[in-house]
Amino acid sequence: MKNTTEYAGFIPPRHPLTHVMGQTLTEKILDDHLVEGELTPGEEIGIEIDQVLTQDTTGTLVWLQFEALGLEEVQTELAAQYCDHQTYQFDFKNTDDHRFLRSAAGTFGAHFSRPGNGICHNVHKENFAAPGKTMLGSDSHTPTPGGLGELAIGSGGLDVAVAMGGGAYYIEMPEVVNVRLEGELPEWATAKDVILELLRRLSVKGGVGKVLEYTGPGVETLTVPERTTITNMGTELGATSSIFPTDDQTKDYLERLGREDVFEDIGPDEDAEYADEIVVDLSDLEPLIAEPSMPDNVVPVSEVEGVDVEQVMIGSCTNGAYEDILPAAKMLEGRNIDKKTEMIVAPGSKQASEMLAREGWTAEMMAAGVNFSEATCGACIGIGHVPASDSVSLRTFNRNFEGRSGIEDDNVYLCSPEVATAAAIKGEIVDPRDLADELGDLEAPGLEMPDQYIGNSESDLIAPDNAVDDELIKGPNIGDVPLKDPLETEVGGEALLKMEDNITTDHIIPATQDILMYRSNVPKLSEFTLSRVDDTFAERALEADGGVLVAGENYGQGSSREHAALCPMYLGIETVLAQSFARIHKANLFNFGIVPLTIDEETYEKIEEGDDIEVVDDAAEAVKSGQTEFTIRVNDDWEATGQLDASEREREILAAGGKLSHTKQQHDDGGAAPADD
Ligand code: MIC
Ligand code: SF4
Repeated sequence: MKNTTEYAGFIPPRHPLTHVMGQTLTEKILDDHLVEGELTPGEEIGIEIDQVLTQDTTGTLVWLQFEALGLEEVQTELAAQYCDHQTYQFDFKNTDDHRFLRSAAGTFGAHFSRPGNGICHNVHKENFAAPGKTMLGSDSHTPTPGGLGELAIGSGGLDVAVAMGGGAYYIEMPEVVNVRLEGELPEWATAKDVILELLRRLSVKGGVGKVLEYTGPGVETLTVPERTTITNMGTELGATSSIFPTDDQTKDYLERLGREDVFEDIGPDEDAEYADEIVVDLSDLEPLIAEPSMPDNVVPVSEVEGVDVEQVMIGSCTNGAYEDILPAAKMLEGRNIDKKTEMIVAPGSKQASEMLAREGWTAEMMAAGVNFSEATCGACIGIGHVPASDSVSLRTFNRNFEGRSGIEDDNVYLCSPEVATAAAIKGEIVDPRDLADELGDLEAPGLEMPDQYIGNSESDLIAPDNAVDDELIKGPNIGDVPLKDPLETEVGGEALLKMEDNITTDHIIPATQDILMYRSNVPKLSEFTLSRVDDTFAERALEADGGVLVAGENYGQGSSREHAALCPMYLGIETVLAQSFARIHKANLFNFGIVPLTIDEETYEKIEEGDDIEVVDDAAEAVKSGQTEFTIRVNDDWEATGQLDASEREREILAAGGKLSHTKQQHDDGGAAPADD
């Protein structure tokens, strides 16, 4: 037990471990880490976090907030800072961010993974993921190590900063859903098709408020790299996390990594009770593809055969591992890619690059016409390899939100490495089974792991006791994190923007290079707020000195970036009225003092952009007193109800003007410092 203070959510003693019969694996891990609340779905629980992960585009704010909270040393078992999203360093601001992050990792006690060493989820999975642990990460694909039985959750950076300082992480107890796998994948069907099938069935909001727990006889047929493709992309379902039990496959993978000492045999009780069950028969799966521009637009590849393809990309945290690139290399052995199609491989880790190079596969692919990038997120968020106008790009990534590739009206399809490589060979979308029939000598590559993975060099993954710096280095672009005043009594203003369903954080704060370099400079970054929906928005918000945002279902899906709440807050937005909110974004709105009110469809339809919205109740008082229904008066003409679904803790945070102000306030009122043991 690291911390026994009750200050601002910093960890009180854990509940004594009581074994309740019939627990799911998720419940077991949560029970083991529970510091507040009960494991009843919908109730708020506080859990202790063992590991944290942060990356370059969310990490600068994490450490600036860690510093602003007066914290001095990482308190979790492990913290790791990765530099992976913008590793090309087109601008000194990116390089300054990386240097700042190295200095923060050294100063506060985190591992530091250098730019180019790989994507956080890949490097973390290979070096640190451990069964039975909890992890919090300031990236939405943090659940990836669920493939090894770790319960990993994505959140905003401020929650990560607090957890790193020894604070509990608060979350609504999710429902645990049993995804029962049966059968075995046939040739040419892959783990990517398992998760695409779930997206086809459940949609991008089908997993909200849920942990997907994989069980059944199909589990043992999947290797850990296949499992992590599935847990990684559970994020696209909106799920809180996804998890597999551990078994011989887990042990085998950890042995190949030289980390078998962290193995633990964990799984659900035989009589575990689940909120719901979904059965997927792996034997029925076939190659699938998500059409533009939502990951749930899934159809069989055979239905879209013949579409011309100008670009194919293999990479990302979903399918950029050694085990994902090797099948492509095998398919390309002795062949050429089509001459009008470019194929780029962006490995998920430098380790994968190095192994493929040492084994000669890189040369084989290059000879086939493939180009290699450094290990980076890059193109996944429109940094490099932007598709040509009016062209089709097939990617093994996890998101194809409109414009994310760096060009408006893009046509990005998501698929497995096998489907992507088949398209590169043929120059058009083709079911690899049909291509195999056509070519006669193309065999299904299957999945192969190296006997022994090579390790990271000490200078690429720097341990805290080997740190380069012991003080923070801030370049001129690295600013302070703005604080908001406590919630006012009157909340409202002009409805500055009315948006549709499924607005992503890529709409709210795009991640492309021109914008990404301002992630540590909130005033500048705010100028781009919602520019992808309406490029006059930021200016109008500043002129209006605040206002209201209106949206449909699932507002804020996608990334964990807290900038999507922080920038609207900076522009003076006080409330968002939406039909429903994505989990991480809603938590970020609380953290930055913006009131998220849920409205019904009729109210949504009736409100128009430009309407004058007034929350009639004394907002500060109503939020504090636990009021759930708020009266919204529109144009002084008609009234509707907005629902505030918030825990007592979230209400306190809102009233204080956000989590940073709230935590500081608690501190000033005499609470113990979070780092106090
Ligand atoms: C993403 O895939 O959208 C990102 C870029 O990794 C984000 C993090 C960020 O915005 O920096 C995420 O998934 O949380
Ligand atoms: Fe990086 Fe893309 Fe994965 Fe986000 S989804 S962490 S940008 S590779």
